[in-house]
Amino acid sequence: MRIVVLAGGIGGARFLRGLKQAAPDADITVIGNTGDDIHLFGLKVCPDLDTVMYTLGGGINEEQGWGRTDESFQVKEELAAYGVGPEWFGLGDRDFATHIVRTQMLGAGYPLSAVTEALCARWKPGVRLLPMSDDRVETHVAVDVDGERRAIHFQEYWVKLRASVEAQAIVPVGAEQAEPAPGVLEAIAGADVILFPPSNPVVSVGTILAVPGIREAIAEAGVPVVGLSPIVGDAPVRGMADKVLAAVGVESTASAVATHYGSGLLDGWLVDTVDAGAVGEVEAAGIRCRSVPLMMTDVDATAEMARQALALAEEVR
Ligand code: GDP
Ligand code: FO1
Ligand code: CA
Repeated sequence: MRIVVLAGGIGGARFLRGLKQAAPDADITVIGNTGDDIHLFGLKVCPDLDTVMYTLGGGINEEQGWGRTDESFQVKEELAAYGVGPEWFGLGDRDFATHIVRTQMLGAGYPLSAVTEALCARWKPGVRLLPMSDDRVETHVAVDVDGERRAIHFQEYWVKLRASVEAQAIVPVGAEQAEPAPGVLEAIAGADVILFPPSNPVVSVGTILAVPGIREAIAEAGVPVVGLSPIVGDAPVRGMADKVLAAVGVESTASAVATHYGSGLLDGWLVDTVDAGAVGEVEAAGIRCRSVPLMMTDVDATAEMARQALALAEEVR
């Protein structure tokens, strides 16, 4: 079975670990969000691609959910001693090596998709990891500071400001001009099932869908498209999905996220058992819905979520 998954960072990566256990023989292609990417110290950092690669490759810091295990921060401290920042972004020594290799290869002319493949040759994530695009896309957040509207990088909004200022709008800068990376449209067209993991619907899955051609290809693939809610009990399990959903005028409920994607895109939707009351509302919107436990407490629980998603896909096929 060929499965395509549109993934952000932590939510996407942890779901993929469960999916690999649930469907060990499946051929899994991951289309990763690159809207979180940022250039720091002259290096290109791809947080969501790296989170997927490290999580599936066994290099992730499990507690944190991002960055390397067994990490140290001497390079960052030395940079700070020169007065070179930003200090608010925690790049570790081991992680730096990934960004150096990536930036070197990009500088030599390789596209991000080829660079990602090269990095994965080391980590062997057991999936085909494709960036959504080889073109530069950067999610910016419009905020009002002292009565003036400014756009700041998503990482500044989230990591530096911890989403403490109200997000007025979310702008995937460059997305309109971006093209899907090589292999993306082909993977979607050849998929037997397409899954939206419990990733952020605005700044992860939403950004991937903002690349012209990807949403259309999914709608035209003619195969089941099933998503899992990242909102449980009217709040994100972690992160700032509530804040960025508000910025796009969507309530933080499992049913509102489903209708935001819409029945034109989604065939099936899983909500957590605490949101069982939302099932009728989602089905009324033309999306088949089931309530099952959706907390990724360990890999076994996550594998069961993946099995439920694949079962729902068979039901709507
Ligand atoms: P990010 O790029 O690191 O923010 O990761 P993603 O976009 O892939 O996923 C973020 C989303 O994962 C957040 O909105 C969380 O609510 C959701 N999430 C994290 N852990 C869980 C979980 O155990 N269950 C569910 N249902 N959602 C989760
Ligand atoms: N998240 C943080 O909350 N603080 C950090 O200092 C931080 C550093 C960082 C470095 C590399 C990387 O791949 C990810 C990193 N993240 C950090 C996570 C990441 O930027 C965000 O959690 C996601 O992009 C949110 O979607
Ligand atoms: Ca992310």
